[in-house]
Amino acid sequence: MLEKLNALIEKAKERMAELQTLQEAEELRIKLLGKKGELTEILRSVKDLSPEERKALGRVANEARDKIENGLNARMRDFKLRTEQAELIKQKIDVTQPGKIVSIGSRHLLTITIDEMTRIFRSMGFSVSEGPEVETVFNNFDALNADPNHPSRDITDTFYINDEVILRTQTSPVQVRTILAQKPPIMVVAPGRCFRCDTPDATHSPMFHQIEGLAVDEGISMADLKGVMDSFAKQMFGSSTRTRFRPHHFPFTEPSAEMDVSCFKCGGVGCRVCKGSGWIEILGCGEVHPNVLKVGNIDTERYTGFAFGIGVERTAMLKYEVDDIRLFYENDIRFVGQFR
Ligand code: 2NL
Repeated sequence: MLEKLNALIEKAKERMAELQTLQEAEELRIKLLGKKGELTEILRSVKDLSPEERKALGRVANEARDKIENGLNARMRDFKLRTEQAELIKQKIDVTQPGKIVSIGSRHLLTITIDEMTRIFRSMGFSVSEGPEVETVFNNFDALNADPNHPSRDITDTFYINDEVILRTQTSPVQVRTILAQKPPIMVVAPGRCFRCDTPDATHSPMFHQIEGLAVDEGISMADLKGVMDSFAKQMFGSSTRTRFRPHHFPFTEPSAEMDVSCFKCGGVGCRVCKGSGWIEILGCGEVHPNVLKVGNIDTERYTGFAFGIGVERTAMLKYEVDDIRLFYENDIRFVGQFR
């Protein structure tokens, strides 16, 4: 029995020296010290021995068990520590490394311009309204006092879905919807996409943006229109901006005008932006034609109004010196990323 025990101790020493992993150590512990372990078996059989033998063998066996147990525990602690350290080395972070560059998107220049314009008109009491891009011929032309033979109605100028339905050529249908649904006082601006059959070049696009405005109330005059437009121009292009109104013609307004602003680049002396004239045409406007108010059943003896239309692309191109309208739609990151 003692021989068997000594052989086991020798073998255990060898096996312990050969251990490579935590799992191997655990397996060896079970094999030697587990319920059915080799040393456990010997320890169990000690009780069947004679008292003398029991004393001698018992001591050696107990000592062997303690040594194996301690030895295995030490090896296992060592293995665990090494795994932990390997893990820590793997997870090591270099706090001196520069941070990752997070690229933040930017608003599109057209969005920036529309936001700026609607902010200005909101501050003057206008609400902002949007409407469908697919519209009726009635809302886009008839309600706006356009002659049945007006050239802008031609299939060469307007995208027709069918005889009654088109892609809107301006955002005024939104204001037509407003006067059909609301009573004066009305103060509304309508930004959005418009469509016209144009061949693309540096200043034309079959899809473009407009912001139109409409104010209807008792006692509204051309002076209110001029005041609102002048205030808009000063907020949009700088407080030293001057404005001038030139007579014009639109079917939906009478009288009608175009407004120029003094060149914000050269101050009016003449430069590339204003093509030497010192003035830049910026919008069309006028007193709402009574025929348009009548569409909304508005009493034209009691109420008058003014309206205006501003091209978003044109305004953005002037203000930010963009020389080709197509840059807005190509979405080249080198262009769109320049504006915040
Ligand atoms: C321009 C000219 C204009 C309007 C749009 C309008 C709308 C209603 C009634 C009367 Cl509901 N007028 N809109 C009026 C004058 C001019 O736009 O050159 N836009 C770029």
